Amino acid sequence: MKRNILLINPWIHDFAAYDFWIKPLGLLYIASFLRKNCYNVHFIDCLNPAHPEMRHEKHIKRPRRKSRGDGKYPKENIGKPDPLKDISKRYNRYGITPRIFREELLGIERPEMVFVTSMMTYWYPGVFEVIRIVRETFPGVPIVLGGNYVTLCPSHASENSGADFTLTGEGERNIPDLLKDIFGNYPDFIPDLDDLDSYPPPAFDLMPTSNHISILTSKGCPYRCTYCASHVLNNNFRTRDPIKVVDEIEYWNNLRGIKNFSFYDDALLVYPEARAVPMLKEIIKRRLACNFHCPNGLHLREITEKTGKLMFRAGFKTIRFGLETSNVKRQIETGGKVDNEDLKEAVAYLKEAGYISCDIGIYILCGLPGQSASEVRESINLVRLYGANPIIAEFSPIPGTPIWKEAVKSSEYDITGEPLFHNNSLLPCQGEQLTYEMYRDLKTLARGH
Ligand code: B12
Ligand code: SF4
Repeated sequence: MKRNILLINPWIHDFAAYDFWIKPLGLLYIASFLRKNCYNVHFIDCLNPAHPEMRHEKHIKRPRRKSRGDGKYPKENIGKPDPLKDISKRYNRYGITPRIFREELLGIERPEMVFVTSMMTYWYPGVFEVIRIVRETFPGVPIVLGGNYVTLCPSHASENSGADFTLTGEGERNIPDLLKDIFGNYPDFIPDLDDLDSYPPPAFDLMPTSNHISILTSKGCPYRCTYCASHVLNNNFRTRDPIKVVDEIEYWNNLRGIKNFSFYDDALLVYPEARAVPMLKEIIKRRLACNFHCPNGLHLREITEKTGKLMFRAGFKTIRFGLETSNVKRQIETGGKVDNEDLKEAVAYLKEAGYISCDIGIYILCGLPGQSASEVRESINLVRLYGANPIIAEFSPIPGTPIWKEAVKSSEYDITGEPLFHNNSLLPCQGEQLTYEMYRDLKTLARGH
């Protein structure tokens, strides 16, 4: 008889959250891995914005969703966790209500194991709430917690989460040993960890109401920017066969008529001749009339006349790029992934390809240790001058990154002891050269008012 494993995508607890094509992609990969090893998988998505039961929750406003798959979440105001009690902003639980969650749990057969995922380090309270409720409902069932929060804050997770097991890193790498320890059998199927195409594709059939699918063409990144956790999460750069990526897109397009896809790569455009170019050409050749979204920053340096035109023709609609700062010294000190000339050339190529200024979103980091408001202002102005759309991305300090020590020194919060203080909306590493009032002015400037 097949064993039942329950997988849960937990709530987000935060001051603000927008569903910018957010999907529990890692957990869906794990679901496929488990199925391939003959486990029965049940999935509960606490963030499901289209949960049918939500219409009975009269106290919660129906959120506005957009036809391209992004949109607002339903939300409920909840008390702030103690460390955030002095912050004068409302704090919310985003997603379905706990009542619906409990009903979902009671509606399924008792599982033999529960897997919970996690994403941003400062979203752990939603993860802990899920674990508490699962524990009450299914006492004695082992709860396993994994995902980015666990990988980035392993001791915090193992000491505080209430899970029986906290596993860092890729699930495909460490779940086999756990299954052997708990059930006595080592799984028959293990993917080749050096070959992403050997991973069974993410089980998006578990999200039948989603009108959008997330795609991953690679893991990791060849760069080492000091503020980024890419190398902590994936220390080598692994890529997929671009044609197999298009097969995956076409599969969902044919099966469910999915038209909106978002890319979750850290480095989608790096090594374009071997990867993005053949992928884009194949999308065009197969006439897939889809919209592609890149909410995660792309590399400006990889935009050429050719890549810009192919992206436009293939249907890349939401394009965001990481400039982070126009300050030359900081560009070099933080890793050198981009310079201002790259920005200027890329914007010109993208415009030649057919994009207009407001399509070309350029992320500018705000609140890096030691960063001043004037540096951010100059960055916004340069992006405007070159004809693109500046978007402020508030800095979130991440343990294990090269900039971490400096972040700890510069922060007035205990970011080492309390992951809630990694929340980018607190601007945790701001100094007197970038006050909250200055930040608000910068936001207004970036919006173009
Ligand atoms: C896609 C992405 C997003 C998406 C949303 C993703 C989501 N579902 O939430 C968008 C674009 C919206 C986004 C936004 C932001 N993001 Co982001 N994002 C990512 C990114 C690039 C990929 C995540 C992903 O899905 N990877 C692919 C899947 C397959 O991998 P995975 O989830 O890790 O799953 C594997 C393992 O973790 C494990 N696993 C997962 N679950 C489980 C469960 C169990 C039980 C087990 C055993 C194992 C396991 O196995 C899985 C399969 O191998 C990561 C970087 C990265 N490389 O992870 C940054 C990252 C998570 N983001 C980050 C940041 C900073 C942000 C922003 C704050 C940026 C900004 N300044 O605006 C915003 C925050 C939004 C908000 N409201 O607060 C930081 C983390 C910050 C933090 N303190 O935690 C990261 C690490 C990037 C970085 N800078 O280093 N992000
Ligand atoms: S910021 Fe971008 S380029 Fe730099 S290491 Fe992270 S993913 Fe790579």
